[in-house]
Amino acid sequence: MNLNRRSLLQALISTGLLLAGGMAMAKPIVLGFAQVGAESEWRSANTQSIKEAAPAAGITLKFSDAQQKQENQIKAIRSYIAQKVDVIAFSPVVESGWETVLREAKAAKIPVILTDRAVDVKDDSLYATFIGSDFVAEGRKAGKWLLDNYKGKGDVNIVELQGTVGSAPAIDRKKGFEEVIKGDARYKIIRSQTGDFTRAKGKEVMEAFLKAEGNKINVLYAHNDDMAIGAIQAIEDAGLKPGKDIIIISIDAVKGAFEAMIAGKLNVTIECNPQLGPQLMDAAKKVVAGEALPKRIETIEGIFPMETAAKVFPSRKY
Ligand code: GYE
Repeated sequence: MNLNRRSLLQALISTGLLLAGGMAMAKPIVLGFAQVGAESEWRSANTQSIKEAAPAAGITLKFSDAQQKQENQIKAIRSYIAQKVDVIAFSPVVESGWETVLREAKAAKIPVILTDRAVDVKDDSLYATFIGSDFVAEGRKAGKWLLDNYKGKGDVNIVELQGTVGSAPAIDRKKGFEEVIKGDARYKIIRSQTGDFTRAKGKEVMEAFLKAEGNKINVLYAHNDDMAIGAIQAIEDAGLKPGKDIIIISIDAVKGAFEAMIAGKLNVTIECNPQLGPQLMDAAKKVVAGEALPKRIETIEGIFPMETAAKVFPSRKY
């Protein structure tokens, strides 16, 4: 074998395109993932799941964090298109404004998988599948828990901490909750504002709610655990007892929520599973192989009231 041929073979072996024995190996799939940010415990668990699932599935992952900004996500998707990755996945920070970049991916023949949050586009051929939770159902579960468990008499004054404005979970969790409480005229949302899914903003907005409404607040409905945890701090700072003076309902079921429930400060959390990594890798392989996927792949979730927290906590994975 002449020198050039040998060095070419060695280059192929070192890039993984050829096994040392001379057997050809399939090129690993390259997946470009555009994450929302690192705004919550849920998001950190989601990122970890994706980062662990990729190498386990033999997939090369390119990962970017958009710091909760749509423009950054669009930039990341465009750079994945320019790099000619095999498949793009992303968790859209908001629902609208994706048509142009999705058309660019389609024109480049790169399939797109949506994870966690949905987009609002007319042409659903712009993405291969959407893997994630049913946020309307989560909102309904939160509302139903309240109707079934609230013990007080008279009007029930609710304050709501919404997620990121325009995001699928904020829109849908509000919708599902309102749909259920509408059935009983005693239940009223007296204040509703975004806390952008973070602890810091949850605390800040809850402080404003308490200043405006004082002791009138009976219930807090937070669209995620982190905002509820921030709000618990504000409630304690105001000299009130979270979980008793104000009943608190939130969504995600992350470890921080279990700790708050065990401490008696959070009444219930509705599960939203962030461990989407293995399902995403599976879908990526199928889509690259040209297999058709269902347009919607749903995750299965539960409800955890305070009374069950200590028992369930040791088995929680996020
Ligand atoms: O509930 C929240 C996170 O999109 C389901 O985003 C996700 C939400 C989750 O920041 O904690």
